Amino acid sequence: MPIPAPNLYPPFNIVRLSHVELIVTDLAKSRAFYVDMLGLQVTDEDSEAIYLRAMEERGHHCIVLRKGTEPRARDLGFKLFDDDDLDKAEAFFRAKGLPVDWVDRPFQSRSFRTRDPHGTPLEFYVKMDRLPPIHQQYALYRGVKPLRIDHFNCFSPNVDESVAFYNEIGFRVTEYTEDEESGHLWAAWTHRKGGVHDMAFTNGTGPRLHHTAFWVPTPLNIIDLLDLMSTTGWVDNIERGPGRHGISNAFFLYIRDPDGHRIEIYCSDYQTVDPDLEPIKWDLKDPQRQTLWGAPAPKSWFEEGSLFEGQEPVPAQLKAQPIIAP
Ligand code: DHY
Repeated sequence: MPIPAPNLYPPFNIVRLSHVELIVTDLAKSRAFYVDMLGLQVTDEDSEAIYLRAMEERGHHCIVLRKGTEPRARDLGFKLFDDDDLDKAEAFFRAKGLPVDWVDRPFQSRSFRTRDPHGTPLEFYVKMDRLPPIHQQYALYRGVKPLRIDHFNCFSPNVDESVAFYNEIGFRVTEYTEDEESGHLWAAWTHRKGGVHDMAFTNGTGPRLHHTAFWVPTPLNIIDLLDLMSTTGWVDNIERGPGRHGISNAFFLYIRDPDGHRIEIYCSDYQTVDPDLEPIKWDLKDPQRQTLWGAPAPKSWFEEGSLFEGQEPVPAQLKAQPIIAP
């Protein structure tokens, strides 16, 4: 399927991805992972939830860890430009027959949750409490020195359909992998904020959250994190990398939190803000698309992901097979 032409005047304006809530089974263990090891800053916490932000972020949170019985991901949060956009977004989702529920979210102004046509839960809002800048408080930097949330990647049961829907709401494709034999998209990277992606889709049993990524200052911070993880009891949580992606040209590492939620540590992709940027096409058979240096991704990377809230694991999701073998 051809990549749709960019929709430069979408029905409402999304600024960027913003935050996600992860259900975790042991808050103390997750705190050790996200705060003590990765270096995210706690902005609020009680016995049920921990709110976190990265060093550059002025908004109150980019990750909420909430205690629960089963690991799940909740709504993927997106920030809109203004309240008018929020009303237009509501109208858009209602017109598609998708549910809109206005919800009370601490530290956020009016927010509603909905879902995409495959069932991926989404949340839209305009304002989040603003906090004082800490990006020059270098005494606070720890772990991998996470600067900001960068993107979500989701398993999609039909990447052509996902790209068509997100294109309608203004996400522009920067790079994509096509299965030359079937002509279908195997994966696609789409953005709002002018980087390679806010939202990517990977072919597989879904919808599920494949990973959430954080931008860090340099590849050296990733090497330092690996030294830290391998000498502080986290060596088994290293999943893939370090390496450089072919797609996005970013330096990367994938790690798993104590519940298996996947986090990508990511830096140095490129600017994509030109409205006439030509998407880059990769062949599914090209091993360099994933890792420029040629190393293959492990099986777990293709099969495992976080279920969303309300989803029950079905056998296919317990051991999900990619629909097209990588
Ligand atoms: C790739 C994956 C990502 C990303 C950029 C590029 C390519 C791949 O490994 O399939 O998660 O952020």
